[in-house]
Amino acid sequence: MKTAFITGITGQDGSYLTEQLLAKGYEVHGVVRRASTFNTDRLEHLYQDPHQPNPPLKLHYGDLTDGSRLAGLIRSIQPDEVYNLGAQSHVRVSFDQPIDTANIVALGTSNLLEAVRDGQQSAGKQIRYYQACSSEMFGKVQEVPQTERTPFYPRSPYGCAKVFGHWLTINYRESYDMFACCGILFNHESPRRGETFVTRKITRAAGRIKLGLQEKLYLGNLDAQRDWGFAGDYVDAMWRMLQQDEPDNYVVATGKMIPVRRFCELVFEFHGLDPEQYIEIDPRYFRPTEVDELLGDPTLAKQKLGWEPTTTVEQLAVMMAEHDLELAKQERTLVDAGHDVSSLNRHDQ
Ligand code: NAP
Ligand code: F7E
Repeated sequence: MKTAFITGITGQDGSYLTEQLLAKGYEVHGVVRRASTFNTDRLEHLYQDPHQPNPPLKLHYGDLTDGSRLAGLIRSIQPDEVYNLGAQSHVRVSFDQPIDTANIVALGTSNLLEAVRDGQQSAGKQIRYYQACSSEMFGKVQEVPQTERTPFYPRSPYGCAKVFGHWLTINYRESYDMFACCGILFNHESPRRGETFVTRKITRAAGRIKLGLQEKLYLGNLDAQRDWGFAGDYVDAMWRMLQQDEPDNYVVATGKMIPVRRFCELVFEFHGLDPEQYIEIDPRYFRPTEVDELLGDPTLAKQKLGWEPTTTVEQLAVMMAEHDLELAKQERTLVDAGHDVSSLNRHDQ
């Protein structure tokens, strides 16, 4: 049985990756931050019977900014594979919290790479490492489509911090002969996507509007274009990278981009609604510097990893819209029964 160690296990990708690794027979260890409310909702369906003697999913309190804790965990767990998915991953928020973002995304990566280097020495075995890099590193794109060789031009504190993590991972590969891979993943979404990212914000709002729970949807730049894929497909690419003979960098994308405006149309058309009647522009959602378009070329991932995206953006929009219509129906039932659901009216960035 192989053992995996995941930071960011409570996030969208962490939950899909955990699901897939458990199905492959892995023992999975995840780092969870202490929070004042439950933050393990996305893992709920993976919890095992607490009376089982050795459950394959184990959660540990920790934080990417706490290097000594990470080193202690890696030393004691001695994983075969480490997936660094933890991040302050919201681009807009990174403008408000540049230092926090850099501490988690850039220095957090440094903490974890050191912990893995130390863990390899003490365990006397190779630990394979996956770094969650991002298409945000391309920012103001220098060529279209973007490949593993396209120069970076990040346009946010988040993008800058990811560039640091990317190059540090390559540096550890070259300096210490570590098996360390960089996955340059383009936007990937799902019904588990955080509700402040634009696709999920749209599908949540459209479901609520359809059932009379919300009147308007306030958005920022509708002209930005993204290459959107399904998160379940993308975590499979992460795993495939760590099963190769040699470590490398890979772009993971669908090779098709559409504007935010078109994603809105896909979702509102699913509900039989006209988006123009419900969407309003709120400049609070504009970013100081925007990434206008991202389009990935996944040729290398297809050729070397045998990876293929299984879901088109049109299918993704319907998958998310259907899921969020069900959530809206549950909310409608509560409202009709006289329950106060004001806590479900969330604020976003
Ligand atoms: P996500 O849903 O925002 O999840 C982020 C995870 O990081 C959560 O588990 C979060 O924990 C954890 N985290 C935050 N701060 C931390 C800290 N200080 N120490 C340890 N863990 C911390 O992100 P995602 O969409 O799954 O993305 C996974 C990774 O891929 C991230 O590194 C992201 O930057 C990168 N990425 C994402 C995309 C995309 O389109 N989704 C594309 C390219 C790259 P809490 O639950 O406690 O907040
Ligand atoms: O924005 C525009 C916004 O926040 C997409 C992260 O996972 O992918 C993600 O970063 C676009 C941008 O994702 C709203 O201006 C319009 O152009 O969903 P997003 P992102 O910034 O592309 C990359 C690859 C990552 O690595 C990140 O971790 O949509 N937009 N109106 C809006 N965006 C938001 N959030 N909210 C709006 O109201």
